[in-house]
Amino acid sequence: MPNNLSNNTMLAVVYTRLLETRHKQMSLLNILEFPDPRLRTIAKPVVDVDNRIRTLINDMLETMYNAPGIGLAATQVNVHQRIVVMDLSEDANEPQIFINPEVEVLDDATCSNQEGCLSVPGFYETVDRPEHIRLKALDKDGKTFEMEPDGLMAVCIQHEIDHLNGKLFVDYLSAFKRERIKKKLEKLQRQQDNPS
Ligand code: QAP
Ligand code: CO
Repeated sequence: MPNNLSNNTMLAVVYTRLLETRHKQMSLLNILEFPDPRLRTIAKPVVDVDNRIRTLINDMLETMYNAPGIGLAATQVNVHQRIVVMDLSEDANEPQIFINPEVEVLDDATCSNQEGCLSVPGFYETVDRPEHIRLKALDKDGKTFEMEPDGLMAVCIQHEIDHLNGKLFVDYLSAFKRERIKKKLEKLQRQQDNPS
């Protein structure tokens, strides 16, 4: 221990750090997996963007980065409020938050993209969606913002808003493909629940 630092000063520093880390503590949330019926819940609009919501957002971001994923809707962590977190950056250092997101389709153009989902782990399928949209949402301070996202961002926000409406990307596939994914995931979930 550096002797120019008195014992009391050191204790003060340690205690301050402890308080800071306690303050910043985040939690990993459990991600629901298809075909869990709770993924079919329709989320309610956030009325007040308060500290409870901001704590939830931090936990959702940590859960998404840990997975790792590029987008996560509150529905997936069994919180049925209209909140989406996303980070499409290379270095996973550009978190984006969308509260009560709403999309308006601007024209008939569609694009097809390979999609995956943290709630459907290990499966990736092509889905067609509107290509040109306008997005309206609240930020983490409850302030309204608008944008016209394109590319991956447009795909991802539509995928996440689907979650808030109880919809999954597998719903766009044939019943045959969806059932096959369901059976395979149920088998994996049984193995995880009953390790032996
Ligand atoms: C939604 O998905 C999305 O299967 C976000 O084993 C994906 O973060 C929107 C993930 C693609 C548009 C295009 C999936 C991680 C992550 C898995 C994700 C997996 C591990 C998915
Ligand atoms: Co998803």
